[in-house]
Amino acid sequence: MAYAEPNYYYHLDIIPNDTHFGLFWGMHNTGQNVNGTTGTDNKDIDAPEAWDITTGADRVVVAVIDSGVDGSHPDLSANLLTNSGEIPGNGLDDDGNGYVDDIRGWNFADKDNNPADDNGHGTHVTGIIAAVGNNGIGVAGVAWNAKIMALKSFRADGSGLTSDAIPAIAYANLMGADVINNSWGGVNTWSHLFRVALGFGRLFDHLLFYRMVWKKKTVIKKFGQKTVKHR
Ligand SMILES: [Ca+2]
Ligand SMILES: [Ca+2]
Ligand SMILES: [Ca+2]
Ligand SMILES: [Ca+2]
Repeated sequence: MAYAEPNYYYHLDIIPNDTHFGLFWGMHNTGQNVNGTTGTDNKDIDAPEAWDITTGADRVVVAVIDSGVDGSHPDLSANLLTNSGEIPGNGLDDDGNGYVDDIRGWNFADKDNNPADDNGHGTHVTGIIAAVGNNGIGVAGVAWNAKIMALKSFRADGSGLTSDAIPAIAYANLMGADVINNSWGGVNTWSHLFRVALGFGRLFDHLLFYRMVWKKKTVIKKFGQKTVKHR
């Protein structure tokens, strides 16, 4: 006998069955043609390889500070966080966090409890983060089971104010979000008020900014440990 070794099982990388998964080069690029343009093989985040290890835990809460989220979206609704400390529709702030009937996050732009999306951007971003994966419809998010806290601080025209974004960050902090996603930008100077807002209370493990207040295209800051920047 020349060799002896275990007869290992190998597993295929997970390719989800979601209808439009193949349209997303960023997740898995095999050079497929999307709307007349051919992709570049493997220019992607290697999502199937990552999903082979984990498709994400449902205890991870991602606050999306954006234009809101379509709460009835069939590929998102299962992953929208419900505030279990709040009794809906009774006109009372049951959990004492300063916001009345905040079941699905908060609308800081209009100062009410309905963070519905009147622009579309926030729903799109949420889909990339946490659309339900492998359910046969729509797309697959990076984290199939993460829970989304919808914090609307941007208006229908896509604009938003510092004075609406800061309380949204504070809310995410207060309510225990693990990650806050900020897919927005507009000014090239660092706001001192933002710095204060980001730093108070506990430190977030991860803060994701896409074209926010820096000139860098993408900045991922890990507070309390180190800063990683990607152009
Ligand atoms: Ca790849
Ligand atoms: Ca409340
Ligand atoms: Ca209530
Ligand atoms: Ca899906």
